[in-house]
Amino acid sequence: MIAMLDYGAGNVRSVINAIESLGETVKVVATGADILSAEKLVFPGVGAFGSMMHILNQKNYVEPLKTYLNSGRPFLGICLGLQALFENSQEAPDLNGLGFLPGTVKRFEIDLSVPHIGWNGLNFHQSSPIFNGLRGDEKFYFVHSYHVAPSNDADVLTTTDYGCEFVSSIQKDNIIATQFHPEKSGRAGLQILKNFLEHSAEQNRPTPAVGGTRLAKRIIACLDVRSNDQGDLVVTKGDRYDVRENGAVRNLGKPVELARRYYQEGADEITFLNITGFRDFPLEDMPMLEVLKQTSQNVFVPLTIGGGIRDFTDKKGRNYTALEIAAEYFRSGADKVSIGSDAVLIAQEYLKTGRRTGNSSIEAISRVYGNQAMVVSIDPRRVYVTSPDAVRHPVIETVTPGPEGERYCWYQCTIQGGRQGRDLDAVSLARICEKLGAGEILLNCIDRDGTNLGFDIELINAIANAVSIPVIASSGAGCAEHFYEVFTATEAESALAAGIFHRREVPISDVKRYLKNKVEIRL
Ligand code: 1PR
Repeated sequence: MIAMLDYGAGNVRSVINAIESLGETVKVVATGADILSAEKLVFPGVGAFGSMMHILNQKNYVEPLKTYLNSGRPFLGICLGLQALFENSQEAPDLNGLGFLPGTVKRFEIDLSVPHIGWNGLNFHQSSPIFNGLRGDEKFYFVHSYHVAPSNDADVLTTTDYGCEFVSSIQKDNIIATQFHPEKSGRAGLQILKNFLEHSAEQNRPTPAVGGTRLAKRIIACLDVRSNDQGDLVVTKGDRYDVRENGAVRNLGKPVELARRYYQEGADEITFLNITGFRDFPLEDMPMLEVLKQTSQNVFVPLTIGGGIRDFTDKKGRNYTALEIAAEYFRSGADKVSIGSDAVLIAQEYLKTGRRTGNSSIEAISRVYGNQAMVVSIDPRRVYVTSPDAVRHPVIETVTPGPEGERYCWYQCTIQGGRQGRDLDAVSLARICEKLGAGEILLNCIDRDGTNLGFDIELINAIANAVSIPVIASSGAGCAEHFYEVFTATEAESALAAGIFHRREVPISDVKRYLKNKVEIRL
């Protein structure tokens, strides 16, 4: 029996799913006494250090946790479950950590995108039972802006390189904790969890990758989901956002099955976009929640869900906040949520007042779940102009001339699935959303969506140069070479595709085979 500490963190469902998939039973801690009587304790955490310590104090879990940690019984901390072991954190300097290990938690001070999101390797400093069965070149999934800085080197189990060498896991007797997420690191992650559960005496110290570790470029499979005219929830795919063919909604398969297939094919992440979410009320939209629950039971890579996340008043006049909707998605197995239309409205409001309200969906969700869990999805389309100063928006000179040979264009933001153009450009939207707490930009392109013409490199560079958070390139992938192009011609950390995967034109495994030894990827 595994005791699971649930203080409301976003990834508890994912950790329970992963441990149950290994045949173990999980009991969620409800009292301090449950902690004290646990045989093995798992402490998953994702989000912000401050709200975590605040809740642990509120629930009187701090003293039982300290007693448990000093009892020598097996403990596994994940992400914030690692950071909590230390004395304090720059993220919430006024709050003490558990202080079980000497040292602190620091924000990355590097010239790379922060948060550190994606698959990276490990430099092994000690042997450990959790490494049994690992080769040493496996990559694990990280999603964080802060890292631990132990003052006792003997506690360091692994380090990882990302603009600096930071500590990615610790081990002190039976106390093990990782910055990366084993529950979201595919087969390698499940191996680590299995090793912790088995707690064998055998130890292993794999040979690390030569020359340090590197963050892999991510290949993301996207499932645009909506109900078809018969009311069935299907994966569909637009051609420049038009999902109808001969009047009917294109049906490219069942969401849960396709997600499972992409996981097995090696997708680094899977994204569900409820493309008519702006019409519905997500919490009434149980099928989408069910898709997430079923998928997260046997897909162990990060899941992002988007569509319709906004403050909402239902037919009975009951108000729901975007934070409540996001919380339901996290409890159902999501690791990140994505906001589209509402982000455009928030940014336009911000431009009007010049003030942040603190209550916008982006601010509220990133405050509680951490900015790494808050993705903003942008649906821009090109507007061609005859000269750079034709409009007050940032204009680029483009290599793809317009219908009348125009050599300049700007990227207009749209809402409601491209149905409504707004007087806002994509560069300004991305900048404002980063300022309000977004941790990643999902950069679609209506002009390239479903065209197989390749990614809009000019758009991606315009946005990647404007923000310091990771950018996901999306729309237009037609072959493996398009992924190579976007990873070598832009700073995009990841690239997303849909149509070519749904239509089995280019399997994810082929894309990875083509990119092998060309760009850093997870095999
Ligand atoms: O605005 O918060 O309700 O969120 C709605 C979400 O649904 C947004 O993330 C928006 O991007 C998405 N969406 C809305 N309408 C459509 C549509 O297609 N009619 N799909 C849509 C967005 C873009 C990608 C697509 C890539 C790759 N699709 O997700 O998968 O373009 O496609 P490709 O590889 O086949 O070219 P809100």
